This record gives sequence, C-alpha cells and structure tokens, in this order.
Amino acid sequence: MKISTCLSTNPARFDAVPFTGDFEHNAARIADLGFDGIELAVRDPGIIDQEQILAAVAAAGMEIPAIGTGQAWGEERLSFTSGNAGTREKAVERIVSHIPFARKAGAVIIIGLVRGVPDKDTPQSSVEGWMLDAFRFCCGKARDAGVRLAFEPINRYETSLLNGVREGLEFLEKVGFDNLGMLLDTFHMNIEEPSIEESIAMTGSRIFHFHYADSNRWYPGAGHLNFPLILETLYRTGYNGYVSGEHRPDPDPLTAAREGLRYMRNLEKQLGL
Ligand code: LER
Ligand code: MN
Repeated sequence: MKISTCLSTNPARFDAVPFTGDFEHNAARIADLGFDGIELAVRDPGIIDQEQILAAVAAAGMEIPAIGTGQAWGEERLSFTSGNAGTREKAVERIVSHIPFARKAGAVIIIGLVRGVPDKDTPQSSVEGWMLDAFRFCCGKARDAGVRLAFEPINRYETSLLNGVREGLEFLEKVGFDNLGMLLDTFHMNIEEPSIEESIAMTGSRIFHFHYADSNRWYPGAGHLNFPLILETLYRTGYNGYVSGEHRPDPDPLTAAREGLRYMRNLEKQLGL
C-alpha cells in the first residue's frame, strides 16, 4: 500500500491539509514518519520553486502522487463556474499552468473546488456548459503532455456542484476524455454516498487517486468509518495508486499524521495488502 499525506507549498486557510509551513523541513519529517509520498497543495505553480520542491521530495526518497489545486478557489476565488468570464478564464489558465509541473512530478492533477460554487441565479445550462468547456480544454492540454486529471466529488456543504460519485461518473462520461478519472475521498463519501463500498466498486478502474480521513475528518481510527471494508473494496478494484491522508491536523500535525499512518500500516498487514 503506497501512502502519502498532504503538504501545502504555501500557507493556506484550508484546514484539512496536515502539513503547512517550511517545505523542506516538513518533507523530511513526512519521510521520517514512513510515508511513501507527498501530495502537494499548490495555489499557483508560477510562484513556487518547482525544481527545489522536486529535489526536496526526491532527496527524502519520496514520490508526488498528486497535486491539489483547490487553493485557487480557497484563496483567490478562481472558479470554472464564476459569472465573470475573466475569472473563469483565469481558473482554466491556472489549471493548465499545473500541467508542466505535474508532468515532471509524475503526479495527477486534482480538480476539486476550482469548479466553484455558482451563484443561485446562474442558469443551470450555463453552469453545465462552462464546466464541460473548462474540463475539455484542460483534459486536452493534459493529454498532450501525458498527464492525468482526477475529478473529486465534494460534499454539499462545500459546493452545490456534483457532490456524489454517481453524478461524478456521469459527468466524466460527458467530458469524454480517458485521462480524466475520479478522486474518491472517504470524508465526502461518508456524507454523500448511500454506500461507500458500492461507490468505490462502481468507480472501479476510473479511480485515479484516493483521500482518506475518518468520519469526523480526523486521522483514520479517530472516527467511525469501516476502513477495513473500505480498503478491501478499493484494492479489489485493482487500484494500485496511492491512498493519501487529507485530514485535520488535530491534535497536532505530527500526531495526526503518525497515528493515521500507524492505523493504515496495521490494516495493510492485517488485510495482506
Ligand atoms: C480537497 O481534496 C477536499 O477534499 C475538499 O474538502 C477541499 O475543501
Ligand atoms: Mn479531498
């Protein structure tokens, strides 16, 4: 089982990224804990030292399975479904600007909150059209570079758009690109899915990335999700990518990451994964 945890390349408001702050120091701490990879949360690839980040992760003997892009919405309100055409364009440009870095890192680009939260008075047909245009444009550019994108269903309290896995899969069909798959997140699935296991099984080979957090968005083992069943189901689909810890940094980042990893490694042994 390949396990990563999230690290932000810049300070950010989002509270479920376990590690923020000094990058090299944190990368070394994450490696020491025994993780195999680091999922990066990057607001803007244009303002980071990409080579230094790649070198720091490689020096720590780790991989970068995925790059999260949601800070563009969280910090700058860039969105695929903004009523303002210039903002939509900037959001698409921002996602496209992740592609060269993702290619070098060998990472999947996560498309989550950058879809935005459309105004209530925006017609549904406009929202759908903007989403399809934005995804098709980004997928085309990524495909040319050999990069994959992962769409994340996000619960109803964070966005009104595409909250469930079934809706997400239907959307993928409409977009129509093989380099677009799904990111399943146990926290969101616990809120939205009738059955987490059925949703995982239904997504099957379209799972490109996976986030773990317990029911309360603490580290796994701190809530009441049935992780043995969830992981068994995930690996039965043939999934061989990373499971990535995206949970609250409570009671403190180090304890949360260490306890979460310990729990997952125990399950790995128990289930023979
Ligand atoms: C991002 O991966 C996520 O899960 C969202 O909850 C971000 O707000
Ligand atoms: Mn997530």
